[in-house]
Amino acid sequence: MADEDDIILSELDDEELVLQMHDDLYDGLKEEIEEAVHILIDRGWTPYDILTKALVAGMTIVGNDFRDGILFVPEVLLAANAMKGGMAILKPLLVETGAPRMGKMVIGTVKGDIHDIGKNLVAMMMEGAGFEVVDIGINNPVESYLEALDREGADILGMSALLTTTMPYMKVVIDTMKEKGIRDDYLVIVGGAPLNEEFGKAIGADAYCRDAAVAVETAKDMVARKHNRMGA
Ligand code: B12
Repeated sequence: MADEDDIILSELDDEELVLQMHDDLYDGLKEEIEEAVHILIDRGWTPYDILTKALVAGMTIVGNDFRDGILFVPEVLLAANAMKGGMAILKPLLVETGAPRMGKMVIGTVKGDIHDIGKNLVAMMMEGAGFEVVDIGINNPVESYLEALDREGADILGMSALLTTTMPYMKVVIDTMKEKGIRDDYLVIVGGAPLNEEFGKAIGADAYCRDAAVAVETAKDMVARKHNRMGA
């Protein structure tokens, strides 16, 4: 049997290569992921397809096995690191659309939560769609969000949470904005695997977005509606 070292990625056809990428992501092989991303770019794949079909699909498998206790934190960290290697290559390609500036978004993961892959993806896709994005990272208390919104003169606040224990913190941020009388100055969008539409409504967000593509569409839509309202 051929072992891993014998596989020459560039000799695989597209379908085999994508499956191999799922395996390599699972095994946390960053260099192999980076090489494969380059190969797919050279073969004319769009950055978005590489992101969704190879990287995000691979990470879903990792997620399922983490949930089922087959993989543990160290392995998942390696997979996340490999995923980030691939994303770093795609980022400039997703961003270089030259789209007109749509507005400015501050995005960050909430306090107590260090998951950042989904947030980073949303940030990249939003930049690609013409939004200016200020990423304030992970583990953000309410003060960091408010300070960044004010400092940056942002239009949109994006919050990410991947844990059922940290998602309620989004409400703390929105409630604080209400108390300070600034809630309606911003569009607030929220996301992360454990959230849903109902939760978004319940905490008073303007929208819950299932994934990065929906985030882009929703933000575009909301900004256009806001401009129309202001123009009327
Ligand atoms: C990778 C990962 C980790 C990595 C994180 C590395 C990193 N740099 O991000 C590490 C190993 C560090 C980790 C740690 C932990 N994790 Co974890 N982790 C995951 C895993 C496998 C994948 C998450 C991911 O990156 N997905 C890929 C991205 C692309 O998807 P996504 O994040 O959902 O983002 C998309 C959408 O949700 C949306 N979105 C996301 N954010 C935003 C924001 C906005 C504004 C919008 C509009 C949209 C949006 O768009 C994104 C792109 O399409 C998930 C499993 C899962 N199914 O989600 C568990 C998971 C989230 N983790 C879990 C747990 C329990 C933990 C730990 C507590 C484990 C432990 N015992 O220590 C710690 C917590 C650490 C902490 N305090 O945050 C649980 C949560 C369970 C729960 N119900 O709360 C999950 C669900 C696994 C499981 N089933 O048990 N984890």
